[in-house]
Amino acid sequence: AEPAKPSKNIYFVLGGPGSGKGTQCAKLVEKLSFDHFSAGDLLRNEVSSGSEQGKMIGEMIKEGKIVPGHITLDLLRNAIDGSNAPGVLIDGFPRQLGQAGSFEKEVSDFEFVLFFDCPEEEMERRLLQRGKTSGRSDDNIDSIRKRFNTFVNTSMPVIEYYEAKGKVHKIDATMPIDTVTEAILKLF
Ligand code: UP5
Ligand code: MG
Repeated sequence: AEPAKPSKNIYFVLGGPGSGKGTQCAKLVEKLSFDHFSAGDLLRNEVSSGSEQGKMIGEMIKEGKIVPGHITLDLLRNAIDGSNAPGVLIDGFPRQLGQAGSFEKEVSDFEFVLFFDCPEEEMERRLLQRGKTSGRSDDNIDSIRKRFNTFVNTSMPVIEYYEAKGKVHKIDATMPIDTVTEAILKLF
């Protein structure tokens, strides 16, 4: 018999700021009864707690910097441990190569990466629009530019690393929301 699978059918959902990760994960939760854990949302919860660590995280988010991986990894591990869903979507993590290695070593194997491919002009347009009402401290043009830089320099290498291992499904994230969802559902 096959040994028990260590993975809980974990999927990484990656892509630039504003590429639609959160939007599509919400759709997949509806259609597939998966759990969705957004690393950014978990970190923003920490900021809301008002702790010293929360303050530090808040400053890093505004600067588009990547929070030390052990913090995010602990938050995600707790969330995943509490999940009984048939699949788990990890949105916006890992954001740098070291985090990818730590997750695979310390938390779990994963099935594949969904990569939302979207040009910066479109992502910028979406984020500036959302910034009118989101209340997010990083939805302003200064923070958005910093987030783009971090994505290109530090997070894209994670996607390239998994691409080279044949573990990435690239999605055209410029299409209308429901078209993107349909394209993703074909993969499950
Ligand atoms: N929209 C979505 N899809 C659309 C479509 N197909 N057509 C037209 N419009 C579409 O979407 C963004 C906006 O676009 C929305 O208004 C939506 O309606 C519209 P959303 O689904 O929110 O996109 P998403 O990719 O989730 O964008 P988000 O801003 O959340 O991405 P980020 O990766 O920037 O944010 P995240 O929350 O993951 O991280 C924030 C910060 O936290 C990071 O910059 C970093 O400082 C920190 N962080 C870490 O340090 N470590 C981590 O592991 C994670 C985060
Ligand atoms: Mg998001």
